[in-house]
Amino acid sequence: MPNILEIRTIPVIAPIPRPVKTASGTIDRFPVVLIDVVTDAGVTGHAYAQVYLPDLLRSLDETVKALGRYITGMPLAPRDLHAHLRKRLRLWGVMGTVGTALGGLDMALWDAWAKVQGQPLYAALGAAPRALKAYYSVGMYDAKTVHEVADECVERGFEGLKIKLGLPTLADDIAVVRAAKRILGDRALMADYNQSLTPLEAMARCRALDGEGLTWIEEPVLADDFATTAALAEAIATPIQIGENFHGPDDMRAAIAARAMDLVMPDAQFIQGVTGWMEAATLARLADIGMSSHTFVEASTHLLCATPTADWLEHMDVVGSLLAEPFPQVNGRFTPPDRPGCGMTWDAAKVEKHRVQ
Ligand code: SMN
Ligand code: MG
Repeated sequence: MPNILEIRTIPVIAPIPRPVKTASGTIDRFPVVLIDVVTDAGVTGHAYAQVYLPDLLRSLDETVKALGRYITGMPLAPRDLHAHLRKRLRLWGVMGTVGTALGGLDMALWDAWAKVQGQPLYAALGAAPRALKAYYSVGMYDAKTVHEVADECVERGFEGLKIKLGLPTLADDIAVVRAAKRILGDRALMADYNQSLTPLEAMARCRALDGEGLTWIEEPVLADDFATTAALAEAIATPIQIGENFHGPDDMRAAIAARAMDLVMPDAQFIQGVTGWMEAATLARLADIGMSSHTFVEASTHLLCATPTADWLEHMDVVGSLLAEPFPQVNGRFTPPDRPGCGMTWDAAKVEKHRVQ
């Protein structure tokens, strides 16, 4: 079995096609740490960890490096390394920056592992490639401006659009949903509140939006307020979606026990990488809950192929500006590339241009 020689990182601020305005802050570029797992088998695993706040990029970079030192020299066995790191971190915990670093590092380890087998990640996980239905995920718009993104969604062949809600009034939220629906026709429309409502407001807005044909309503209240999302799921017919803020599969297990949602969408990084995702996929299968992805489109196209209850791929472009080969979309759908690992290679010149010194 190959050994890990070194973990290298590059902090980068990646430009994105459109700013993502949410009810809880706007993201106009993505701070990411590019992670390389260098092995003695001549292959290098690639992945990235992301943080929404540029000021936290340096601490994320340092944390990835620190976790990397815990596994340098060890055999490249991603599951064993994941268990080793979790044990090493037990006293401190795996929330926040540490969990983010763990998730990114785990993805890079699996990328290296699949490359050593000479297989795409989906195949290394025992799955066949699939053309995944994908939705175009954008920020907050109002009834007057939503045509900009709804038209683009249709032109690019996506089967759905997700917009952010939490406009000043309920009437504004309803108006933008109706305006988007008029353009999208039969395509799916999802709505994301990014945890911005109080429980009382959430009950009023979700009840009023029930019947508007939304595919789901996402994170109406604080992500860990399972009691309120469970009450909302009970009260309305539109599915309640949560999961991007599950920090590891244990959070998802607790959410399922609390009947906190109808659908789940873990984030490949926060759920603790490929290892955590596969545990979450098993939990979703056992509870028979549809599982979608959250950002991390490159790794998620592979992971959803290996997810028994796979639902939607979220398409939000985070590192497209740094890739040597794009992830191709065919007739609106995404199929994982038939390249070893996740199939992500960095364009050195583009990385250099956006690197943080
Ligand atoms: C989200 C993702 C990335 C940045 C901001 C918000 C999000 C989503 O909540 O679901 O896409
Ligand atoms: Mg969301």
